[in-house]
Amino acid sequence: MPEIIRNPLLEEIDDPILARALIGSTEELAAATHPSFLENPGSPITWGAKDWEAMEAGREDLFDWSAVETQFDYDAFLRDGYAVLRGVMTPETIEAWTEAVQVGQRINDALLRADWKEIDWLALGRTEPDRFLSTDEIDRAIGGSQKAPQSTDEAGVLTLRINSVFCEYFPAGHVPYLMNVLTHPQMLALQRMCLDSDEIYFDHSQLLTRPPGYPGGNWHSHRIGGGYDDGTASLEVYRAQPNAILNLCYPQGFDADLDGGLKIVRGSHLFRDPERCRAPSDEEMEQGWLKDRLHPVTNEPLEIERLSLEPGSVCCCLSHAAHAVAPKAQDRSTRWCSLYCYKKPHETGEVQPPHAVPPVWAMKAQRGELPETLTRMFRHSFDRELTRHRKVFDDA
Ligand SMILES: O=C(O)CCC(=O)C(=O)O
Ligand SMILES: [Fe+2]
Repeated sequence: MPEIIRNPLLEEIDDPILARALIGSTEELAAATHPSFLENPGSPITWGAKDWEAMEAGREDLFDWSAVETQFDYDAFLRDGYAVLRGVMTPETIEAWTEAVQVGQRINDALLRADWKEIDWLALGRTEPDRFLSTDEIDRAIGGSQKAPQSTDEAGVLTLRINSVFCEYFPAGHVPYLMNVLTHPQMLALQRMCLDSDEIYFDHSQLLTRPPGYPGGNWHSHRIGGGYDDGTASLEVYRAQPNAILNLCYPQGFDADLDGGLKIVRGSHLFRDPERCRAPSDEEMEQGWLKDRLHPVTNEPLEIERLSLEPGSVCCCLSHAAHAVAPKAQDRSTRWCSLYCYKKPHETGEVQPPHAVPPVWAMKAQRGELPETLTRMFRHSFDRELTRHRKVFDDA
């Protein structure tokens, strides 16, 4: 089984099959990443200059900007590690975004249900897997996110993930509205406010669908790389480091209890401790990592906050902030969420490679086939100077 290469344009490729996939036209690779059984002919992967222009010309506000400005307080955000923007999407946004994530889930499910022998594996840069997912594995993954087993690429899931054949990984590559969000001026303005930086880069994006019966998600936080993931930081140090923001966007919101809601801990980011800040349950989190820990700035005890959000809400969360997801009861309806993660450069100007820009999108950016804003935000997926020759996120 070949090694999985996340950012192939930052590497010298030895594998002849992968090398061939990367020198053809982007149309050929695009066709393999969007097989016809996904039944998604209007996908942004097919767009030319006119379609990109139409997207920009047809844009409407995502957010009620005065509500964003009223609710967002940079000092509180830096101190707490997250900002909750309640009900800031316009009514039209709520409707369009909800429909978009539902369409995305249908495309994801279409892949799970398809015959994977119909996939052009060689065009994706690998030979056909010897085995595919079992019926049970497929049934468990349908209707939700992050469920297809992928500890190895034995069944080809990682290849399909990295190339965004799975809509859930880089859904903007499949659903026009979600592409519109990715470079929407209001979304970018929000990132510049959170990151305190004019220069911003895309890191990754996912659908996070939590259907009835979802068992909940463990406590964890995410690394930012570059040697900034260990040890408590002052606000000043924290502000300057190359932070990443997880924007968790919930067009339909959720309740605090048994509804697949987000749980989070104010001040936990300042400890910069993704290695140890983990637990499978709230009780173990409270008895473990949280026990006797005080907020380094306010000196208040750290505690779990169980959010309850009205439709149209967004949580902008620094990646080091401890978070988890509540279970979803069988008798409640699916929780919908889009995650968009952006980051800023190091003070030296270097940028960590992205977690997940699919190769076909990196190629389009490198070859000048995309609008300027998107090309700039994907630059670290192909520009070896910018990443200082790092190949993957946090590669020494
Ligand atoms: O589903 C959510 O609300 C958050 C998921 C999450 O933390 C993650 O995917 O890293
Ligand atoms: Fe997370």
